[in-house]
Order: sequence, then C-alpha cells, then structure tokens
Amino acid sequence: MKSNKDYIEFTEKFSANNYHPLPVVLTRGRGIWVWDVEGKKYLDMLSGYSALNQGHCHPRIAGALKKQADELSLTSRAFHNDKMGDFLEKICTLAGYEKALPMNSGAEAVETAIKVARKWGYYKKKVKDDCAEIIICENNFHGRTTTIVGFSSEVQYRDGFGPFAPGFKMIPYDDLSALDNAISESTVGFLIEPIQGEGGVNVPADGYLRKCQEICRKNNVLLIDDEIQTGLGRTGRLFAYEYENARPDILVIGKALSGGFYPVSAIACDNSIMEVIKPGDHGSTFGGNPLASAIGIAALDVIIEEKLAQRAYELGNWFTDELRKIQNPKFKEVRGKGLLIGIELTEKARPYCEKLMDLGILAKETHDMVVRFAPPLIIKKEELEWALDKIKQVFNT
Ligand code: IF1
Repeated sequence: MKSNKDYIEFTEKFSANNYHPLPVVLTRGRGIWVWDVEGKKYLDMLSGYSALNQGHCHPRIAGALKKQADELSLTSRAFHNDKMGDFLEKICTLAGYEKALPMNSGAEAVETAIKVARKWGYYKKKVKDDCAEIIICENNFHGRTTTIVGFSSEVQYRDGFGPFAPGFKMIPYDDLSALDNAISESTVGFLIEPIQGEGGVNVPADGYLRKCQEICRKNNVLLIDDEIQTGLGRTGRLFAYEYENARPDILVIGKALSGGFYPVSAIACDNSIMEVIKPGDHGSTFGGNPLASAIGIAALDVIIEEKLAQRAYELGNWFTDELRKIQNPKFKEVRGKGLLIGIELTEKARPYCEKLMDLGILAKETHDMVVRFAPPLIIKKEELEWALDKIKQVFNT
C-alpha cells in the first residue's frame, strides 16, 4: 500500500507548487468524514472552504449527477437545455430575485458581477465611459483572476501578476464613514463579503451591512454581496445578509451551490439590473450546463430540506460558546457566525492544525494566526462534541 508520503512525493514531481497542503492524501469522503490512503479517518472541518455544506458525496446530489451524466452533460449556450430553467428558477425563488446568470467558479461569478455593475453604471446611472468605480474592502478575498487580485490587499496574491485593472477603490472593512466618503458620481458598486472568510473570519459590527445598504441606496450605488463562502446556510441563515435584512442588489453565490461536486456559481439580481446584459455580452462554455444545473437543483434541495441553515445556527452558537470556554492565553478571540468560526491566536496557527490532524481533525489556518472551523452543516452535536474534545486536547494548556 502506498503511503501518504509516497503519494505526495509522486504528485510533487508533476504539480505546480501553488499550495502548501497539510501532509495528508485523501482517498474517500462521506458526510463529515474523510479517509487518507493509509486508512486513517478524519473529521473534515474545512468542508472544501464551504463548498461541502451538504457533506462529502451527498447521495442525493451524487444521484442527480450520475443520472444527468447518462443523459446530457453539456450543450453550450448555443442551444437551450431542459435543466437550466429549473435551476435558475430555484435560485431566484430561494434568493428572492427576478433573474440569475449561471457561471462556473466563484471568481467567474465575481467577475460577472463586476461586468454587470459596470454596464449598469454606464447604461442606467449614465457614468462617464470607462470611469466606473467599484469600492472594495481591505482584506477582501473574491478569487484569483488578475482583475480580482488587482484589488486584493494581500501582497502575495498580487506579487508578479500585474499590471492590474483600474476602477477599484479600497476602504477599511466595517467602516461606514470610509464607505460614505469613498463614493463619487462614478461609483457603480460596493463589493463586500458579509463576513471576511480568508481575511480571518472577520465579522463586522451589528448593523454594518444594513447601513452599507442604506448608504448605497442613498447614492444609487449597487450593493454587491459576495456570499460564495458565507451563503447557502454556512452562517446560520440561507444568506448571511439576512441577519440584517440587508438585501444586496447583486448576490454572488458558488461553492455549496454544487455540494462540492462540480464548479457551479451564479449571480442573482432584479431585471432592472440584469436587463443591461444583451445576447453575446457575456457567458462561458460551461455556464448553465445541464449537468451543473441538475447538480445545483439537488444541492439546493438538500440545503432546504435538511434545514442546514438552522442546524448551522443552533450548533454553531453552541460550538462557539464551548470554544470560548477554553482557557488558553494564546486565544486572542473566538469569532464567527453559524458554523463559520475562527479562533484567532497570538501565534501562528499552522502548528495547531498539524496537531489537530494527528488527532483526526482537518482544519486550515487562515491569515496565519486564525484556525478556521467550518464543518459540513450536516454535522451532529455528538460529532461536534467529539471534535471539541480533540480541540481541547490541543489547546488546553
Ligand atoms: C484558493 C481563500 C476561502 C471566496 C469568496 C470568491 C471566491 C472564494 C468569498 C472564489 C474562494 C477559496 C479559494 C481557494 C481557497 C478558498 C478561500 F482562502 F482563498 F480565501 F474559502 F477563504 N469569494 N475561496 O472564499 O471562488 O473561484 O475559488 O471558486 O484560491 O486558495 P473560486
């Protein structure tokens, strides 16, 4: 039997060195559990960065994939298919918007939101050509395209990838006066994460999102909410903005939209915005394909029927309270919402993730000093209790 080490050495011969994964090689996943090539079992507390809210290989979504894969996988948008309508209707009905535009990766959906906001700016707000500006926040993470990393505050994400697209203005997160002062007559949108995931599980002050919505409305600026990581139940609501009833003008979703089976993303907005997009303006080879649509329908059905947002709310609150009871001088803060939780430490988090891995828990550090816990939302309380015991073993001084 080949060991984890064997697989890693073999893979590294051919793979770009663009990640620094934990030294574990996974070969099977089911629900909250994954197994490595040596048969060791782990509780996955990263969930594919929240693409696996429904858990690994959810049978209902797997079944939809297998069925559709035997019928029709791709038509391109040169022709219609019989699944995209049902998929987009489900997105619009659940999210409460009139229209949706399906893409593949999260970054593509963010790029789509940027293009739609800019075109809306020129055609509806009458912003001067090529002057549209979108406001973004420090410590944002919206993907890895050159446009998006161009407005990242993370040096490493930008280093060596310039030149970058203009038209973005950066402000501090969770700072309302900065937003108000940054808006000009050229501002078409404010792109924000309701909670900054990669930024370190940064939760803004209560009321922040609602007040952002008010400032945007007052200035005829589109509020663009990137819920690719916080959406689809992760934070204890179907969408994180619901905590403050801060409905965005453009909603961006991805990751768990496919239950981790396939890259599926989308934007949703009302027709007064989406109608600026005309045939041929935008698209992609795989966007809205029947296989992605069939998977997306099943993924959304699982989220709703298994009440994953409610589970995240109840179990997340309990789990966060328990983590806060751990007495450890290295704990700077335990924060998050629902089952998107971060423990900020006073030192690097990676060594603790390695200790957790030895005890059968897979968690990932974010922003160097934060251990992120984001298990699948199907997790049971007794499984979280098991995890808590291991976390206490690692962190209890
Ligand atoms: C990596 C981070 C998480 C996202 C939000 C858009 C995207 C993401 C809020 C782009 C993607 C992934 C990307 C992955 C690691 C992971 C990540 F650490 F990078 F930032 F989750 F926090 N908006 N996040 O979180 O979606 O194009 O990847 O489908 O790039 O290392 P994508």
